[in-house]
Amino acid sequence: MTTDLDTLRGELLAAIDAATALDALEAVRVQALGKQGAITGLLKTLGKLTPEERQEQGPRIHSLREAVTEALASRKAAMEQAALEARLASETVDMTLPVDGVAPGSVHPVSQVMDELAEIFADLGFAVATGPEVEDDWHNFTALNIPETHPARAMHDTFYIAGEHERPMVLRTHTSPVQIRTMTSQKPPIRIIAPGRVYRSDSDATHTPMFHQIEGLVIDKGITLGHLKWTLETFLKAFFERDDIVLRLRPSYFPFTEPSAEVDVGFTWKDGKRVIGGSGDAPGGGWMEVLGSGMVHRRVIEACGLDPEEWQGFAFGTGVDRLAMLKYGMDDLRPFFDGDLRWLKHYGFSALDVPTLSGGVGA
Ligand code: 2NL
Repeated sequence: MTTDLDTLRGELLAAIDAATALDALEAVRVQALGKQGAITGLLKTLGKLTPEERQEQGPRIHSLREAVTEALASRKAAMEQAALEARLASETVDMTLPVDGVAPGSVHPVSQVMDELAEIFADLGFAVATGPEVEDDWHNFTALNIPETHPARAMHDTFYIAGEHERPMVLRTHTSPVQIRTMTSQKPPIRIIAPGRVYRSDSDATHTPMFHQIEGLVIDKGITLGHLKWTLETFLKAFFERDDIVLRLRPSYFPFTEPSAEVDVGFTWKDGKRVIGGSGDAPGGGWMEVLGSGMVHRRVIEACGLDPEEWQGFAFGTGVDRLAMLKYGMDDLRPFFDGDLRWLKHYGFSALDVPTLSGGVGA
């Protein structure tokens, strides 16, 4: 009996050791511990033994069962560990491999142009400022010298947020409130751009209820229209990547600037398309409005707690979506926000096309 048990133990442990797959291991378990298993059979014989025999055989059989159970469990754990390691090895992602050709995504033209703008203005010493898209009417209107009766405040132009608030809340209609927040929280000199989403209750072929704006603000001592014009000319030359950009400042009106000027750039025609560059007064040329601008109104400076005798500044604003259309030749605004993969593949940029001044801000 003793030798039988030792032989059986040796055989079972060898079979467990030799098993290379989970189903082979399960077969050994059934063979030893299943209903008809060898060890199960031995346990059944205990009842027929005399008490003395049982005293001797019982512990042996139980020890055998324990040894086999433990060997099965540890072999199974080893197999599972090996399977996991094999899977981890086969599913390795090498983050250092070049992404092109592997990742089929593309950078939206709006994101690309935003990055180009940030790069150009960073070079001119401007920081990027951001703020909330849900604003109170003081930051969005009042501080900007927009009177309570101004049509821009009307329900049919502005999305108001329903509910009881201390002040009426709106979806910001421009990024100017970001600049108001900077002026009330930071000491001049200030040089910032504020890019981001803005909202107006407006929708047709050339207007979407959400669009992207970028505004710029400079507050310092002794700032003049000359600084404004130089900055915008330098910006437009870098953005359109042409040295022959010609600007025309046209008198205009905004409540938050005085004086105010609309900025036109000259264009000519090529292959039935407008091409930015050259004087708009040249034969066959024309002028296109690209920016609104002006000297920051002294009431705006005062509203932010600054002394307009000490601090002056200029500001400007334009639509990022429109800039993207002009530079990259789209003729319809609406597909910008459709999420159509064919449009994105056609007009999108590679994630590797990071705009830099040395490498060129364009494609
Ligand atoms: C346009 C015109 C403009 C500004 C935006 C501004 C901001 C502050 C103070 C004064 Cl905090 N002005 N922003 C000034 C002039 C024009 O945008 O046509 N935007 C699409």
